[in-house]
Amino acid sequence: MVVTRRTMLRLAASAAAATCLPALGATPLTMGFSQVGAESEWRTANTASIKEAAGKDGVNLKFADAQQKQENQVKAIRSFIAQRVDVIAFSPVVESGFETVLREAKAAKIPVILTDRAVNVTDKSLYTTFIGSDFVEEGRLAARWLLQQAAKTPGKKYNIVELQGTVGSAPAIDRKAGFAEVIKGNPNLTIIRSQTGDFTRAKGKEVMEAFLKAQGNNINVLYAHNDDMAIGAIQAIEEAGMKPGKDILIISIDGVKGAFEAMMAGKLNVTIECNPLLGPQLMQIARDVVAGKPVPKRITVVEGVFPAEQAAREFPNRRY
Ligand code: GZL
Repeated sequence: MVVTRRTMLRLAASAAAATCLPALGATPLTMGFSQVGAESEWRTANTASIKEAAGKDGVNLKFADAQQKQENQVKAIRSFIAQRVDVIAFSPVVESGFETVLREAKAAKIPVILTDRAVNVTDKSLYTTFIGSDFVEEGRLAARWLLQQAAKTPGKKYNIVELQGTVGSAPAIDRKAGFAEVIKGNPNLTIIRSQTGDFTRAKGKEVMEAFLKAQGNNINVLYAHNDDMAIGAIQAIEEAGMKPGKDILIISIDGVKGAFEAMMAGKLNVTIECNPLLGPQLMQIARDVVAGKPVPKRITVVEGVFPAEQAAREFPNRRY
């Protein structure tokens, strides 16, 4: 049977439509994406989700890793503007300092989507929508778990050390605020040390070593703004001859596989989920934005709380 070129094109177009790939001949949507870096298991999973979703969706993805430096993100966004991409998406490493480059994107009529983290801008028209977790609520959930533990030990003092995320980043600011809001006024819960570990295992270990040197056995709770810093701190606690998860209760955020492994080993007490798998949602929203469809200004993700007693049962379900 001779298959004409016309038939081939028609078949390709219907196949493309079925897989939401652009029909043959249609120019695929081009997205410029500036990623924070590769600082944590969470970030690695977030990047994988974005790249996989772009491939599945036929989006032409221009991906730039900023290595946790704001100046690299500004440079990447300017480059995307110069390349006339259809849409720019990024996870701002810190909340402030993006106003100027976002005005340049607006002047170039290129829509901007915030994913994962927010920016602090007076002019909210500088971005179309923000898809990401509610970090204040994550901080509240972390503190509520500790309140439940404290309720079982009336009168016991909980001396908390806090490993903060990247200074100036939305998750660090908000997770600190949410946690402080819930423990406020409780005389048994006190944050005795708080310092940034920049969301990395190495820095989390280093800062926990300093906490232990200064406060040693006085510490009985660690609140880490992400699992990677908690895992680094666990190493420091063990090297100090103390039992993580027992001598020092450990509360962290993200819900990455490493946290579940630590919980199953009895070294971490609870992780608050922060879903990095935003890729599919981002690609769909980008298509809607470029098509001029109305989209919500703020899109949040549903997340859970995973205490150690649930770790073994939940671990097989984990996708990151
Ligand atoms: C949260 C994300 C944070 C993660 C960290 O949405 O921005 O950055 O909690 C990551 O693991 O480094």
